[in-house]
Amino acid sequence: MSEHPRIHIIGTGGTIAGQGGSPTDEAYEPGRIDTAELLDAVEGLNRRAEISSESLFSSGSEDLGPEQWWTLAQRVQALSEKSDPDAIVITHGTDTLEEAAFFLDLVCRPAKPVVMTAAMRPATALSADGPANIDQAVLASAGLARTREGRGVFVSMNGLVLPGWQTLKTNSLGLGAFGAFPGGPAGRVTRSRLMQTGSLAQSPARGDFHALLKKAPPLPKVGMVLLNAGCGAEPLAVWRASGCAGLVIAGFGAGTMPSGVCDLAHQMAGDDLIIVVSTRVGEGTVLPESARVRRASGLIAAGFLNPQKSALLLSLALAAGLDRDGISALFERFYAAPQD
Ligand code: DAS
Repeated sequence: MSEHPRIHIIGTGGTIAGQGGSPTDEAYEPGRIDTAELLDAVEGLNRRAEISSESLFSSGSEDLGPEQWWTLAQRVQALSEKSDPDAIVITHGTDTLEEAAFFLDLVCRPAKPVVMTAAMRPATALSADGPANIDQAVLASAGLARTREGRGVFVSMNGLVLPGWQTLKTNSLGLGAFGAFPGGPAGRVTRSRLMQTGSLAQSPARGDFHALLKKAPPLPKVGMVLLNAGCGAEPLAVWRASGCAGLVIAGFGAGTMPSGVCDLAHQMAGDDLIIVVSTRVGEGTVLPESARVRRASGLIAAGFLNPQKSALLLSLALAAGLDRDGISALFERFYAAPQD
């Protein structure tokens, strides 16, 4: 890689490209500002790297899903197979950033770093955080491009570099809105350098669904049931006739469920309905030995994956035609013992 790294930036919308009526307006429209214009606001960016850019989408990430993720993943893979750029940066909305990052990890096999970034304040806000986050994402991506392990998906936000698959949005207001679970940040980035503080490892299922990338099939719908204390079996019962091939239960704590839900889940789970048990706890882990999951042995434990990441993995697994045992083994990799 040359002294002056070549970084390609893909804009997809979000608050980072958001426009409000005034610098202090709470209200704003996400994705209004074109990527090239966004980059103009990052003082000195062209001295840091040779930048090229494009705008792929221009909406809030609440309006992005599998259809757009496939398009993004195909673009990332195509760029990663060219001799330039050295790294790819993606600007994105924060709301579904963790799912998009996990999706890219699962379907792409990038030969260079892919660093996603976002902002909690719109581009027009007083002290907008987008320009610093873009600057840091460029610096982080250039640093990662110098390493072998850096060939993968990361998120750079507010001075932290997070492994993409572990990224979690943990706060809906503050600038420090993201963390990484279960491993924590891979690094920290300042205005001048990237420092490695943790593992750069990608997910245990990294690139597993790469074979689907060309075809980009619609993903089977996976239902989601969020439990609240005293809810009875009702929230699960409504999914009975839904025709969904997969369901994720966001249970309590380490995956416990009220007895009624547990019994019904056990009855409903089978080859034509795969049920994964995750947890409503932000940094939670569900293991098969968690009491309720063991009692209902037809259920699959989500390991470290939260409900939304579990649903994403399950829908890709269903799209790939994996059976119950295959899906069970796939999730097991998210809490397995280390192997050589
Ligand atoms: N509008 C939301 C989104 O695009 C929020 C954000 O980006 O912070 O995800």
